[in-house]
Amino acid sequence: DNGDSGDASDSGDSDLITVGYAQVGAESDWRTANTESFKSTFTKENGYELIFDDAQQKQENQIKAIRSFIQQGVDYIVVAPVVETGWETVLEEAKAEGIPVILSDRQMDVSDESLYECWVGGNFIKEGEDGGHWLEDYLKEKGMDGEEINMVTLQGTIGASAQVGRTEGFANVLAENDNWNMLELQTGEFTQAKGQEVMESFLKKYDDIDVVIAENDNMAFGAIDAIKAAGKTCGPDGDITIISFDAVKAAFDAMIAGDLNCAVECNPLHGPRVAEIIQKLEAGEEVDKIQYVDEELFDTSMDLEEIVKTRAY
Ligand code: GYE
Repeated sequence: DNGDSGDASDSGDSDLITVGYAQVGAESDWRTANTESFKSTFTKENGYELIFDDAQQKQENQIKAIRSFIQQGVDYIVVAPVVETGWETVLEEAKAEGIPVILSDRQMDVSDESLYECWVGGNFIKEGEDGGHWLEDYLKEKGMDGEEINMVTLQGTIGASAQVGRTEGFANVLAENDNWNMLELQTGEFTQAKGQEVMESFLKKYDDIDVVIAENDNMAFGAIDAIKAAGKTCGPDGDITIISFDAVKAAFDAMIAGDLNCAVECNPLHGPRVAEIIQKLEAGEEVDKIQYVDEELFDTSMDLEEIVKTRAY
C-alpha cells in the first residue's frame, strides 16, 4: 500500500499526498529548471506536500535523504539518481515499508527492476548519437568530411546515466568516422567552473582541437570562456566547433552570439510527468516502466531568436 498515514505532514492536511524528491544538486541551468518544475507542480493547491532534498551531487547524501523520507513515512519517493549503481540496499528499505519509488531524469542500474515503479527522462544514448550525426552533416556541408578532425569531450559526472549515455551515443557515431580523432575525454562534473578548468588544460595540451563535445550546456559555457581566454574563437565562424546538450535558454543566447554551434535538447520539466505517474498509481492504473521524453536539436542555421521565445527553460 502507499502508506496514506500522512505522517510526514505537520500541517495536518492528511489528504495531501506526500512526496519526497531526492534531487541531484544545483549544478546546472537544467537542474534549476528541473527543481522549479517539481516545486511548482507539487504544491498544496495541487494536493501535494513536497519534501525536497538537494544532495549536492553526492550519492551518499541522496541515500540519507531517501532514508529520511522513509522514516517520515512519505507516500512516494522520487529520485533523480546522481549515478547509476549502488542503490539496491536503500531501495529494498523503501520496498519493505511499502513506499513506491519513481525515478526521474537519470536512470538506475539495479538487478531487480521491481525495486522501482518506473522511470521518466531523456534518451541519453540517442542524444549522443544525434550530436554525432549533426557533426557528420555539418562537416559535410563545410566540405570537411574526410579531413582529420581532432576532438575532446567534457564529460558529465562519471557514472551518471546522462554521462554514460551521451558518451556512448557519440562514440557510436565516432566509430563510423575513421577521420575523427578523440584526443581525450575528461569530466567537468556538469558545472561551468569545472568545464572551464578542464578546457583550459585541454588547450594547453593540444594546439589543434577542432571540436568540443560538452555533455551539458554549462560546461560548454565554461569551455567558451577558456577558448576566448586562450585567444581562440569558437562557434560557426570560429576555430573550434562546440556541441552541447540540454538546450537551456542561455545556450540559445550562446548560439545567437555565435559562440556555440549546436545544442541537443534534454527536457527538464519532469514535475508534471511524475505527477501524472503518481495520479495513475493512486488510481491503481498501470504505468509504463520506461518513459522517454521527445527531444529535438537546435543549431545556428535555425531562427533561434524566434524559437527561444517559445522555450520554457
Ligand atoms: O544534462 C545536466 C545536469 O541528468 C540530464 O544533469 C541531466 C543532466 C543535465 O547537470 O545539465
